[in-house]
Amino acid sequence: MRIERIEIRHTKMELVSAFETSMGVETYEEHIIVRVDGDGATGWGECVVEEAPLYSSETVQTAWHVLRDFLIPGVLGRKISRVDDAIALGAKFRGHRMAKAGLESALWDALAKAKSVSLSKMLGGTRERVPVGVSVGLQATPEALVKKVGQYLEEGYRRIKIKIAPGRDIALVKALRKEFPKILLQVDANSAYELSDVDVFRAMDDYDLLLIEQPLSYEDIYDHSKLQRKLKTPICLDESIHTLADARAALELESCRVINIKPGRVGGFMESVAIHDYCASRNIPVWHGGMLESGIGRAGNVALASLPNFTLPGDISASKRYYKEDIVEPEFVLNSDSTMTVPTRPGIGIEVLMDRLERVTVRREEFKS
Ligand code: OSB
Ligand code: MG
Repeated sequence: MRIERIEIRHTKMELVSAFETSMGVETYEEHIIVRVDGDGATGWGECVVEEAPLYSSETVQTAWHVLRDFLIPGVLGRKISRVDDAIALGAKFRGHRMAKAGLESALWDALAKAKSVSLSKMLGGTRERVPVGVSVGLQATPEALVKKVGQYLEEGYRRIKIKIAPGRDIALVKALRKEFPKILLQVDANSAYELSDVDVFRAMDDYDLLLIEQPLSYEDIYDHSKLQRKLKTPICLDESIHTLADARAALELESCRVINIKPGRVGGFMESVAIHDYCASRNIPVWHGGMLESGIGRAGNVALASLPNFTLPGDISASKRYYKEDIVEPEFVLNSDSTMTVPTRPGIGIEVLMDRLERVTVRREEFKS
């Protein structure tokens, strides 16, 4: 496929409710939507950078710069027949994995559509439905959290993840376990603690949690190995895993027993599949994380999560958990068995609603060969 045209859009979408984590409060989500056109096919991708460098060091502005000045000029006008070709063209540029993943995902969609296969098939997916849960932000009080979780359980989510932060941790877990003794429950600290906080996590060992996500620093692997040795509950790394090499280091050092995979964080679907396969070979389960994507990114996430070693429920919730109206059709809905259906149509398998995309676009730039 000859890449004839690429368009990037900075989008801003209002969340249905504020999302608070140890990193701060978000009331809307800013991302970059990438569109690639070539040989009559159109591919869409979502670059999951945020406004501020809180979760990742990348931002909307850094990704815009790297896409516009380095990654897009590398592929524009070229003939790309496999995603590997595009990855090779960008490989000399270091870091900026979310920017790379945004472009890579649009190319995957375009190439899969050109071949008339679903992205799930193209990535090696084996399942028609994937198990999902919901990620619940910090609430004002433990009572408010219990109420919010109750609502999500009512909607059919069978796995709950809650955000924790220093001083807002064990009391939340206690309150939830009292009300819901049997639910699948896990916590995410987003790097808010230090090794000296070991007692907080030791206390969590009594509450039958599925896992503790990213308790320590966002690039650390070594201290997590020291913490994991002192806990019964599995540690799951999110922020610390940027590459297959990081995953290898983390498993060799026994820093975690589970890995969260987000294509944006690791530079795309190709690296995600490599991490998935490596973890499978070591009997380490993986699950699909989320970055509050619109339906464009979500469609790709569901396709990736259809690979066989994504055995734990993902942070892939229904469109309406995030946005009043999604920018795709059909929007993503939760099945009654707490799963999401994997699209089977070519590529990411959804239609982008151009009028809605237009309404959430705050800046747009077009590149032609
Ligand atoms: O740490 O998993 C995280 C959202 C933004 C940045 C980081 C994280 C999250 C979530 C939300 O937990 C997951 C979702 O998209 O539902
Ligand atoms: Mg996380």
